[in-house]
Amino acid sequence: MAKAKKAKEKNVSKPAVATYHNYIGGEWVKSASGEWFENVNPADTTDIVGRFPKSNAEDVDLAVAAAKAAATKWRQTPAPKRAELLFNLAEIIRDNKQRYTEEMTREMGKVLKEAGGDVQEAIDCTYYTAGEGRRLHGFTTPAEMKNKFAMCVRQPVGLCGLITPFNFPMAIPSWKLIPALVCGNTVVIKSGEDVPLSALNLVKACEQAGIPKGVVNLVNGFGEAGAALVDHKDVRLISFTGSTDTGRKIAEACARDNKIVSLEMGGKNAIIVMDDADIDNAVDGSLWGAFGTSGQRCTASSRIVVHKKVYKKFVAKLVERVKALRVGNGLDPKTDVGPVIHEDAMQKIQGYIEIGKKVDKATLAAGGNRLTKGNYAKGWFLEPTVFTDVKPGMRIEQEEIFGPVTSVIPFSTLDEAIEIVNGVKYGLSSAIYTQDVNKAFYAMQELYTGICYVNSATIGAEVHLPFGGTKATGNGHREAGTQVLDIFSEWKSLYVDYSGKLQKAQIDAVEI
Ligand code: UN1
Repeated sequence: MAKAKKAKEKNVSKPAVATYHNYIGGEWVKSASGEWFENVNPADTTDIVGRFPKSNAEDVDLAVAAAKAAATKWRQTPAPKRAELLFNLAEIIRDNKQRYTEEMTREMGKVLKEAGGDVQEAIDCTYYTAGEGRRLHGFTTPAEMKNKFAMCVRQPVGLCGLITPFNFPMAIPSWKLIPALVCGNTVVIKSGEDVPLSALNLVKACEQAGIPKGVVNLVNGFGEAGAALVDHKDVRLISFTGSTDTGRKIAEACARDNKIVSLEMGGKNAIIVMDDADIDNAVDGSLWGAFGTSGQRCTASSRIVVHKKVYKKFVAKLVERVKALRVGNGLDPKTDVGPVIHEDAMQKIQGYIEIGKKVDKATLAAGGNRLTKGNYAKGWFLEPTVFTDVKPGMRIEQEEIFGPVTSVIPFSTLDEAIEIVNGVKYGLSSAIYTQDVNKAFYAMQELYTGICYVNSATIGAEVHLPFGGTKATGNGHREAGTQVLDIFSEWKSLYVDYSGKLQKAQIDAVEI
């Protein structure tokens, strides 16, 4: 939020900035207030990506009304026909991948390769989930009475509010939008205020794909718009990805109206490195898991739990590699690690680095400083940071930092390592590096997370497997895979009695 706000204060008078709109009922419109906010490149705050409508409750009302008006026709459109439009959409995203990628890096900061992966994830999600239009399987089951049929089908839940974060600007909106649509719901999206262009690109592609007016609506803006969506009485479901604090507030608000709510929130993910691990492979994975997307992933490897026998060797290799990472503008193909999203994020991450040094008294083995010289002065750049000799229970070991900072923690036995990994309030992703199949399976069994990797880092989930976590990471739902259909559809049990007489279940005797 600070990114846009700050930029607005600094640059609001600059002319010739591209102007974007809300998408409501098939029209591209200004906000009711007539106010705007600016989308700033976090690698270069003099670069304004565009100005976007700053929406309020009035805009949300209009978007919800449009989604409501479109609901019946869309719900009654056969799912395979809905899916055809989604296949069109997948092709449009695929054809525009390069442009979407560059625009994403410009507004979000992640390096081009990763932005390309983000767009690819939206393409994969759209193709895969569109395929559900010809499945959306229900089931039949025997009835307990003679001449009676029992079956179960999925029905749409109704109007869905989708609230998306900054870190996966196109992938995460697609995880929510595509299953919502294939199940027959209409939607209002409130996109992340730091990355409004990528969600807008996705919505524009929906328009080009022929998705009818009113089925997909987009409001740009801040928490005010998000809160109005959460509180709107015509919204039946809220799907949210973001911080655990905001998610909890959303869940509380949704409880008042009995809204369905699916939450994907924080993580404090860990990699275990056993003494038999391929150390170079584990170092590669740790670098990627900890510093990819500048550590701004819910799945980031923010803890690396290393067996005492290989601890020294692992730390030496990791620190050497971390120091060699090139920090810079994600648009430069030579950059390994881009900026963080905005000044607030920078402050929070630096705050944790201070806590690591002064409160936790861990060893700062690499990085730790904000970069401010030369071109760095224009953006929010931070050295990739490694703390070593970190102990379970330290604040940097327990709390989500959401930045390029990782903690290395020594351990002696696998059970101890598992206890460390599980000893946080979150439960999104975990990983173990080992060559021993027994240890790998034991860890897969004991690590209480929604996702677990063997011989790879905690990031890199694929769209056809469920995504989500245990404990404070979520509220029991899973996105992606076919499991996401359980968020965006409700079961309807159907009984057909063709006996021609009254048959009372549980009461009438059945002749055998
Ligand atoms: C996130 O971390 O917020 O598994 C989403 C991954 C990506 C999605 C991450 N496919 O790392």
